[in-house]
Amino acid sequence: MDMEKNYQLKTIETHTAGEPTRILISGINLFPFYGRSVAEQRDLFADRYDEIRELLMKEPRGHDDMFGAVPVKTEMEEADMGVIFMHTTGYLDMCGHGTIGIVTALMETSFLQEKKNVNIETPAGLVECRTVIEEDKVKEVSVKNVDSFVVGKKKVGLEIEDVISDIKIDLVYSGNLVGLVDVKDLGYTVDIDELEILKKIGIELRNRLNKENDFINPLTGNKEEVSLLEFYESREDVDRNIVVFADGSIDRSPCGTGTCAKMTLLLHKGILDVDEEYRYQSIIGTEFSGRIVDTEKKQGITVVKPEITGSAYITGRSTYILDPGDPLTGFSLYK
Ligand code: PYC
Repeated sequence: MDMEKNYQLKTIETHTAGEPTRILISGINLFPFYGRSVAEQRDLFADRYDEIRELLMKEPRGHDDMFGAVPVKTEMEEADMGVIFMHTTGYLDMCGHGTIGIVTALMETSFLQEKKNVNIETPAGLVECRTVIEEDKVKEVSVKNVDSFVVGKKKVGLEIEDVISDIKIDLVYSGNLVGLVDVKDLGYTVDIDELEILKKIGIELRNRLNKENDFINPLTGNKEEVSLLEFYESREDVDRNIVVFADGSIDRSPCGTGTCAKMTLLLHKGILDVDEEYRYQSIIGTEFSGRIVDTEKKQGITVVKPEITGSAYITGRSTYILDPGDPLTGFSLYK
């Protein structure tokens, strides 16, 4: 990192169902990025400010499960703002918990004053957010996600604790390409005791899927990589999941795009109806609810519009700096 840069990075800190979103509200010059799509602004940000992502996401200022967002301007007529999503090893095209976090934070701190509904351009496309506000507090945010669809099925052979297993994976696009695995097939449950092994399997599966396949989004023509690996457990009361991303980050929330992927899959399997409420629990027992708002055919593919609802809270405001003598600009114990 260039020590001459006298950063004063101001953030609003939030959590959505337990998952952090560190929102960078000032301290860098985004002006040269404007006039472009949010996907292009994200690529420029990655070129020019990746060191800021590392500084804010990794230790000693962040941690291995940190998540962040950067509000940017949008040129999209229907959108009110744009958002870039980032984590410890890179960027995501869409993030449900992060969207709920940023809408809550910007409304409660007056950046989005007098707005009840906010349309956000993400790198994956436009998402529509509706809020319930009571006494100046955002009680909940519903996020209608981008077009989502089932991509297909894959099988990956892995050696797990000396047993060779053929793991069945459903692939669903829901703003991110998500690989879904039923933990029952592995003989596991969604439980904190199984976290380490599921994390290991999740990273390995994601890497193998990306190494052995080229995924092209048929709606956009963009190349996609599997970015989230979602282990789910179907239960009598409420289904649960563990979502692994980045270099083994674990979502503390039920994962917004992961919930959208799961609902898309359930609809495809005939287990969920359009407009039927679906509840999904995280590893720490927090919940999102959701529904499939509608479905249509596009280019011969059944695409659905999933919506999730959840709540976020502001946990603090910070200013991060880099002391010119400080050699630690972002590290992880696992790298
Ligand atoms: O809520 O979509 C989400 C998400 C992705 C990664 C962490 N959270």
